Amino acid sequence: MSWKSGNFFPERMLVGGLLTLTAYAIFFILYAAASSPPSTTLITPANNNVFNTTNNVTFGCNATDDFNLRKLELYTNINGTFSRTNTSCFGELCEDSSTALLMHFNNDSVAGENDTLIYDWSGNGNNATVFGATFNPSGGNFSGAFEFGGSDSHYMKISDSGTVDLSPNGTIELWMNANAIPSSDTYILMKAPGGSCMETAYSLIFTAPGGIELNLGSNGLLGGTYIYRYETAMSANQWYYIVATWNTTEVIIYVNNVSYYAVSNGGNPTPNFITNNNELWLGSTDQFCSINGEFLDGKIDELALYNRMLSAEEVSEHYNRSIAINATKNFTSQNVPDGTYAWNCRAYDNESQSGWSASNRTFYVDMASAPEVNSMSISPNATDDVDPNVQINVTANITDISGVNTAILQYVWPSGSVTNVTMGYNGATKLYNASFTPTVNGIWKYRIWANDTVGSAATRN
Ligand SMILES: [Ca+2]
Ligand SMILES: [Ca+2]
Ligand SMILES: [Ca+2]
Ligand SMILES: [Ca+2]
Repeated sequence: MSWKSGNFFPERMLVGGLLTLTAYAIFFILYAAASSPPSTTLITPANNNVFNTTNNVTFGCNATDDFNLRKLELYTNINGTFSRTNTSCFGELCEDSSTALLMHFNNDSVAGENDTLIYDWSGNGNNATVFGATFNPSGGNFSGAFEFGGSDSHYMKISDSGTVDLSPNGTIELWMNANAIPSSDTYILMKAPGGSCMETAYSLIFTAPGGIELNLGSNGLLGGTYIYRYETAMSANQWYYIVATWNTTEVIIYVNNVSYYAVSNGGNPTPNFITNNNELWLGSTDQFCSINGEFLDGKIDELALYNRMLSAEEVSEHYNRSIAINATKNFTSQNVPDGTYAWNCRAYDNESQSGWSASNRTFYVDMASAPEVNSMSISPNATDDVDPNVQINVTANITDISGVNTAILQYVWPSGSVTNVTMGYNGATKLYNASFTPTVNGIWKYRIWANDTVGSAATRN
């Protein structure tokens, strides 16, 4: 049975009404649920705008999407090639060069996701395999989320890789909503420790009082790790934005954008970071270490790992994000050289579909570019015809990005004094013209002096 047939519906109706109506209804629902690409509108600068009082150019674009905008990109040819000049990422997180892992938990079939596979949007291939955890399409902080049921049959696993090892600088970032405050510590995630249940590369724990604990590396004792605890008062059934970020000299835990400068319980704030070849577990310790009560009971959304610290500004910006279906963003390019340029904006939704504005716009920068006298001619121009009292007509093609303000014919007669004649503009020929009449024999000289509207000038002999 082909879906391509334009008369599929009438044909099937002849065969059997009920079956046909059911098939048609399923087809229609699937079609209606598909997401459309974003559409983009260019706001400012207006097409053909000329910048001549500043060369810092601000571009404004608006994007809309049916479900979930992810980022807006500015394209210009300021650097010579029409290419991406700037990116603004909003709504759900975007990857950058330091992102080790990025999961949106939207069960996005376009990305290949299903009930047992979570796609890693970082580009590093750190996909997760789901065991028992279930997709909640409407229960997330950003579209759907995954539910962990607080038992040893609910978790996810990610294979070891160099990217999820994290470097001595690292960040764990996620949204979490607990179904209950645990009676004993539960694991949000753990880079499994292998032979020792304590000596983890890194792990993030939702603690029994409702706080966050980060474990990092080894403290040099058998099975010992550096422990950083933020004993805040978290509640059940509420979304929390949690960031644990570290480098070789500091460890900071954020809960809902409130920072806690953690120190280890050994009195040493510097983690002794280690890497291993074990799996990364979500919602659980690894099976070797599993004991009752260590399994997360709650939802996780928007998980990201980075190979660097996040700044406080980034944490704040990420915390204040929400799903966007309509966004206006400004991009500023500093010190754009004089010239003629094209620009456009491209928006992406969270299914990697994109949309441009229908046509590029043009803009000009003219801070100091002189007018160009592109051609100049005189008539008559044969020596035999240029005699005293014969009028000489001068025509010129003159252009300027900002516009030509004045074009002046200057001529010098043999005794040496200069005469200026303002040139007229012929809209039909697009040429400037003026004339003069030599009165005596001798060598007469002439040139054109052009001024633009922003104070730049040029002459051509
Ligand atoms: Ca869409
Ligand atoms: Ca989500
Ligand atoms: Ca490894
Ligand atoms: Ca100019």
